[in-house]
Amino acid sequence: MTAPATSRGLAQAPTSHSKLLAWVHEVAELTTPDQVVWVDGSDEEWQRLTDELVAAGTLVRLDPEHKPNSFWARTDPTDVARVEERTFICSVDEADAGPTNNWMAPDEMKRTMTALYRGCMRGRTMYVIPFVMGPLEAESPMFGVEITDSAYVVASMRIMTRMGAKVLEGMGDDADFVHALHSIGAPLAPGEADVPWPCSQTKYISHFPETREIWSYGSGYGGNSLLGKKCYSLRIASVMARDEGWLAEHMLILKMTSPEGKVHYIAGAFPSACGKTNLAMLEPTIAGWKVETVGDDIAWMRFGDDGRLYALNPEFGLFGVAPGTGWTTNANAMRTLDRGNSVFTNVALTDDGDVWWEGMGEPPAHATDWKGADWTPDSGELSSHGNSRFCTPINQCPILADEYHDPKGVPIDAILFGGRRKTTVPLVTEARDWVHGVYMGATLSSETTAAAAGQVGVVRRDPMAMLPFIGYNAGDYFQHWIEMGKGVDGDAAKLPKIFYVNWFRRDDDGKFLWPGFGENSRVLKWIVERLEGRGAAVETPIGYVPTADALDVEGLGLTRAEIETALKVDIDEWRAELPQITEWFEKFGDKLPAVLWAELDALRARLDGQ
Ligand code: SAT
Ligand code: MN
Repeated sequence: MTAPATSRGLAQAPTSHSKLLAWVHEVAELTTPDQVVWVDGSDEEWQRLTDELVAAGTLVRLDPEHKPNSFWARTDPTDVARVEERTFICSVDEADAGPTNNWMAPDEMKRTMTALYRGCMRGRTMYVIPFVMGPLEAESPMFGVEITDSAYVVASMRIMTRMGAKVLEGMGDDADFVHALHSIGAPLAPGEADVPWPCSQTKYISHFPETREIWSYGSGYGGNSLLGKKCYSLRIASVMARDEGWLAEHMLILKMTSPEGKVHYIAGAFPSACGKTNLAMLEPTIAGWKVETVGDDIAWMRFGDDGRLYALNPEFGLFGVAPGTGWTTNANAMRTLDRGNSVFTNVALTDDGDVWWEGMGEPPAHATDWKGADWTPDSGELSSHGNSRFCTPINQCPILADEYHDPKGVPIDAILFGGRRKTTVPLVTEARDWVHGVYMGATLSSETTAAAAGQVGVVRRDPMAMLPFIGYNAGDYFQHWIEMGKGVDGDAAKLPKIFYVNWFRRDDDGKFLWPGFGENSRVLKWIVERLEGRGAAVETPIGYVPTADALDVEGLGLTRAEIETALKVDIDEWRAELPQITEWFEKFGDKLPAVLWAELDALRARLDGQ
């Protein structure tokens, strides 16, 4: 008789970390996989896993002439995005989850999910993935271990995180780590044939902030299953950050160098599918300016000894929205992808073994769409899902800044908040001070996108672009932001300046007022000028807005009237926001910092004074 799977896995365990061994044992006993595999992150392992995934029909290997070592994946059509309705913050006290999260008591959630996990890996392999968010060389490396029964998740985690044998070694015998348990929830009976994308119609994405645990069930999609990403690096990390005095944010990080060689680092919070990746990889259209990428989705920000706020990108890959990414909108992303080593999910497969999606450029005459059906430009349907994604190593980005590798991070000069708004919000506004900037972030609004299941195009408040990612009470989170504004030594001059941007404003005919993409460098240039005490602005009730002459619009081809419309502060439109903001703030009751009510009152008074 062969040994049971659990003991087989443990006998081969390449670690003597007793807490990890005990947990792996416990999960294997509960989920009863056929075998346990400790992921080492090697090239051989990648080869084996991707071969297996190709054989299972989950992946299709792309033609190496186009995309070496790269794959096309199609999910179950019901498993295409984050499921916010099924995402839970299971704090001990319900008040700690706050009004913006779903809550269930930790005991009850564990009971419910334990029942689901029982036997859920039957017929499958259980993988143990040691990973670290941020460099392994950090002073206190941020370890995690994900247990999953999905080889697609293992392959994706290899791209998105630093993981494998080196990390396990770095954990030694007793390092703390975030316990991240994932199952697709699709056990196989003996002899039962598998499907290319197994998943369950029952889904839970649960977080236990006090014990720093993540339990995910039922989905194989990125944000639900790559637990180092949103679950750890935002929801759990935001709780750690609150406790320890730092910030875990949904932000890109970029380095901008002026023609004179002056460097500024800018972080920007935008909701999912609102252009963070494009901005982080921007090719400036203004002469002499240079942008380099540090991160495109997540920033961990801590105060340095010098009192400045330093941002680190904890990820190792890019998990970008495919549609809209093309040679004219984001050439650096295209160059990154052409180097291969990538997984493309829910895009179209061309007949010559490459990928295609809307916004890439000329469509192929024929392709296989994300649902596996024949597709032509006349199909009348999109070839790719609106939330289809590329998953690619960040070190392939041709403009990756050297500082990306520095565990210390980069000192942030400016923080941008932005959303998708057709009306009201001007192209760029500078906050009056830190607290006003926090108010801007706390009231950030955006039209919903395909990145989450549900209706698209509805305006919702998305504070700091973190609505789906704050791991605790959002009222406490605002207070934490206010506290951070005190800095380490009360020197406000060292804090980043805060700006609110909107690339998505439209005219009365529905046409975008601003061309966006590389042209956003013109806005960044004005921001840099403001940081340096130059750059003309008018003080408006909502903050400082550039004068029409202050923006460098040379060669842009917009009329002065068009620029003025993009920058316009319409008093009536802003008055119309006030009741919505009042209603939003009321949600938080006593938890809303009084200074934010004071900001709203001051805004109302300034608008009334117009
Ligand atoms: O699906 S992810 O959460 O990883 C990406 C996003 O929605 O921002
Ligand atoms: Mn994101």
